[in-house]
Amino acid sequence: MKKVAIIMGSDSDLPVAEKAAGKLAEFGVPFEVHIFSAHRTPDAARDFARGAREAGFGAIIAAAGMAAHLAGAIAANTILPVVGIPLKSKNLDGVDALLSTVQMPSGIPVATVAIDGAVNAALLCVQMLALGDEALAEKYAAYRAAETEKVLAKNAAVEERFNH
Ligand code: RP5
Repeated sequence: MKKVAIIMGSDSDLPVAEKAAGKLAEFGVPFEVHIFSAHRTPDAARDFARGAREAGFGAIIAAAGMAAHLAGAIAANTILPVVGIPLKSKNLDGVDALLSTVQMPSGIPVATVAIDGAVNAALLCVQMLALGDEALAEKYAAYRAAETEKVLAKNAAVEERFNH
């Protein structure tokens, strides 16, 4: 199976990045975790992106906060799909990173998830890898069905309590 790369701009991003790692692990998807910064280590970020396909990766998650150029910079240097996670910051609550990540110019796409949306970033990667992996597709379908069951059970409990 292809690997997923989880890249973050700083170790201060780890609490969110770890949620993506946990979700990938749940599906048995192999992954690597790296710290590369579009601003602080631009050469390392570029080199990793340029070699990622050759190194066996199938998708890249890039998580960054503030003036978040990481996902776009990675996407500029690979033809692999890139999922961007804008991270919440102290001063602007993540709206800064959201706009920096989502507003890509035409031609270099970044699939941007919600602010701190690590679980959806991982799930999108699972969906991408599942296109060529029937066992993973079945696992993902089962996960979605189980999530639906959880909500239906919550609805049943609320209806039982309030509707008479
Ligand atoms: C971004 O700046 C990082 O992705 C992080 O979210 C933010 C702050 O980084 P630190 O100052 O905590 O290293 O590049």
